[in-house]
Amino acid sequence: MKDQLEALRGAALEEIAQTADLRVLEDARVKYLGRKGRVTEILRGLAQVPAEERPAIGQIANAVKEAIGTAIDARKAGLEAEAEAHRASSEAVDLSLPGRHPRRGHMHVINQVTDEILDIFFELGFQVAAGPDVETEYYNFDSLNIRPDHPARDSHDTFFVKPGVVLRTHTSPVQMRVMERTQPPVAVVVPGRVYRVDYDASHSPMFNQIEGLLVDEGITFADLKGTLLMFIHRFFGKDTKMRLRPSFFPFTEPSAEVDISCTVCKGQGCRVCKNSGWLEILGCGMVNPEVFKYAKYDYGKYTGYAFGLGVDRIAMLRHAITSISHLYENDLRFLEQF
Ligand code: 2NL
Repeated sequence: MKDQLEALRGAALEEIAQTADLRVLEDARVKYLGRKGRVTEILRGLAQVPAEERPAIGQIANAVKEAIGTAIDARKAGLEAEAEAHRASSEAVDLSLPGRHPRRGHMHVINQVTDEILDIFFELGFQVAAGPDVETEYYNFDSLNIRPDHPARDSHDTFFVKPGVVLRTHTSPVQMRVMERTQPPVAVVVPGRVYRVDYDASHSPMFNQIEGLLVDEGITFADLKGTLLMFIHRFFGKDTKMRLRPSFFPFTEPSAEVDISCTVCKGQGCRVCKNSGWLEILGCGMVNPEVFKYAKYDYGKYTGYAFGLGVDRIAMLRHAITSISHLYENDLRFLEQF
């Protein structure tokens, strides 16, 4: 019986040492030490052992039982430590690894230039206004003193949505709507998309405009000139010269076109200014009293000036962009430069 116990201990310790996971180890515990386990059965069989051998055999049996129990506990601790070490290493975060950088976007160059221009007028006390891209012919043309037979109203120049409704060809209808709901003094700048049937290297059928309108008692052409000169100095630099040429718009009288000395060659003459030394950047004038009639403004009491500029053209001048289509093709290799 002693040999049997020694053999059992050897087999059990061997088996326990080889268990690879906690479930198999538990099976081994049940097999040897469980209620019907091998050691338990031997201990139960002690009754058959002759009385004089019983203490010695009992002692050995208990020692075997304890040895197996101790081996199981040790193996259990070992397996648990292994599992924990494996978990720790597989879930480890390497804080020294370089991060994953999301690609960061930025404002489109058109919006950058728009904001820069609006900021200059905002500082002078102008408010920013906005309105719909789809307009009635009344707001886009009639109320601005553009008569029914004016060539700009032709479908060759204007996108018609349906009779009486167009894609606005300038932001002026927004100023018209502002005047309808506000008595002077009024000072607004209006950025927005505008649409014209025109498509080549310097024209896109959709482009961006900013118009300005200021109406109050006693406003003169000198106010217009002074404001525009200040804008030009702020936006293009103090050494930029301004020149006005007489022009014509149905909604202003008198009207003028404004040139600046070429920002590329400083007026010496180059490819950008077609050797003239000057670049046209905006149109302006004193609001035609006919327009004030539509706005229900007292045209004996109030005068005002207005101007309009193309943001695309100014962005192209500022960044030496040669084709307007670059602005709208959404090629990130191009847009990321700004
Ligand atoms: C240009 C010229 C201009 C205006 C726009 C305007 C608006 C109202 C009344 C009077 Cl509500 N005038 N706008 C005036 C003069 C010129 O734009 O060449 N734009 C690109």
